[in-house]
Amino acid sequence: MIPNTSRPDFLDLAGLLTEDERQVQATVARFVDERVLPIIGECFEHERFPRELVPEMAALGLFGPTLKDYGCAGLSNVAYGLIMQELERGDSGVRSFASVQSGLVMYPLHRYGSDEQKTRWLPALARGEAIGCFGLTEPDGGSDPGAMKTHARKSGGDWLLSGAKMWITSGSVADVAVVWAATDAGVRGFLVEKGTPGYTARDIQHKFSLRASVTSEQFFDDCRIPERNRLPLAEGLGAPLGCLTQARYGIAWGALGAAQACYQEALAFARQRVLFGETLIKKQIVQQRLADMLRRISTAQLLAWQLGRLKDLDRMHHAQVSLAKWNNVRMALDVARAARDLLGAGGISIECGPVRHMLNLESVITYEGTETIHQLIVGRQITGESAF
Ligand code: TGC
Ligand code: FAD
Repeated sequence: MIPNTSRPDFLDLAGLLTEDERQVQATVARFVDERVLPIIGECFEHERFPRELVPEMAALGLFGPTLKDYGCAGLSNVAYGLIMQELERGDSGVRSFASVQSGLVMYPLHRYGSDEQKTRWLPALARGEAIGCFGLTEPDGGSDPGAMKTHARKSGGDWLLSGAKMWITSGSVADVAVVWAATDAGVRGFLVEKGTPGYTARDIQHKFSLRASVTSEQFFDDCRIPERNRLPLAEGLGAPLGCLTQARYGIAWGALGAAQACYQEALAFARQRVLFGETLIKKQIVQQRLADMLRRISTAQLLAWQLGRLKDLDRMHHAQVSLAKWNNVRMALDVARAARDLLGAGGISIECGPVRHMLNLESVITYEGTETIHQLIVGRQITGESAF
């Protein structure tokens, strides 16, 4: 039997999940319904990150959930994807916070950090008592991080870090920033703690997108960073790019949540809106548009699921993640725009989800590698030619 499509699962993805994965999804879905959706319109309107939700997210184990030890749950990658999907059904800003905390801060600490760094930071980050951010993008361009100008040079036993980062999620609220810098030996990662002399951050205001998320600029003016705050196993540009693979994977799932929310709202609206003497769902063109949304969502769900299983088997290639991030975010943006249109004039109101999702997805399609960058990554993979 084809499942009820009001929560789109036309191809019975739920049937492919383990009982644990279904439970994780249901728990996070409840959190989003009860705690995120009632406040998110107000947060978006007033450019406010709902920081009060951080302890609750931590209590649900949403930070670093695939990591082992240090207070992390060691869940499957599919479970992680479902967490991202449900959070982004609420808002891309809430998912972004969790993505950065998990994939861009806890992951590099776990993978490239010393025992001392892991013991100090991972439990606190998992409990939401510490917030992290990831500084790679710079004011002169984010797509080509190999050209970064931020640099660190040895000074006695320490490092002196100088430069600037731009568009950094959670930048001004972070207790610890994972900052990538060029050194004489190549790119290295540094843990810059809040309060380090010479380190300042200021928020980027007046965004039309990701308004419920903190986005900041960061400045480093000869910051003295002890050697113990360098990630010892991070060597070369591949280290930060490896972190991006984790976050891009989460985004491929997260985008599904935004698209599902838009589809559900469009379907509910079409069921009750009466025009020309009958409800919109009786119109062929409206049915075709809803069917098209469902087609796109369903195929993207299978793509995310297969990616998750490959990741669980440790067989996922980063070019596959690029294909999925490109496909699923493009799909979500198209679905959000179509849903916004179906809602008519009311669809531009903050009361309706699709316009908020649509605006958020304009960031999501740009960050973690723009759509063009992912097309070029896939292009390089199939041709062997780098066309960046
Ligand atoms: P390239 O020669 O391709 O790579 C250098 C080394 O890294 C390896 N590598 C990767 N490893 C793991 N995962 C990946 N995704 C990797 N991509 C490349 C590669 O094999 C190589 O290793 P080795 O051992 O041979 O040295 O480097 P390139 O300079 O040609 O750059 C390629 C390009 C353009 C794909 C890369 O620069 C890129 O991905 N640019 C986009 C930058 C980007 O996505 N920035 C995102 C910043 S963080 C963010 O946006 C957070 S948003 C908040 C949120 O998530 O919510
Ligand atoms: P550019 O790199 O200047 O690109 C401009 C245009 O040129 C784009 O359309 C791009 O697709 C195109 N382009 C680039 N290269 C090519 C090419 N070779 N051929 C053809 N076209 C090309 N970064 C972080 O490090 N940490 C964060 O936490 C973080 N959070 C973010 C949060 C938000 C809300 C946003 C919007 C961004 C965030 N970013 C973060 C930055 C993000 O990763 C960058 O915006 C992104 O990588 C693109 O860089 P850019 O904005 O400098 O655009």
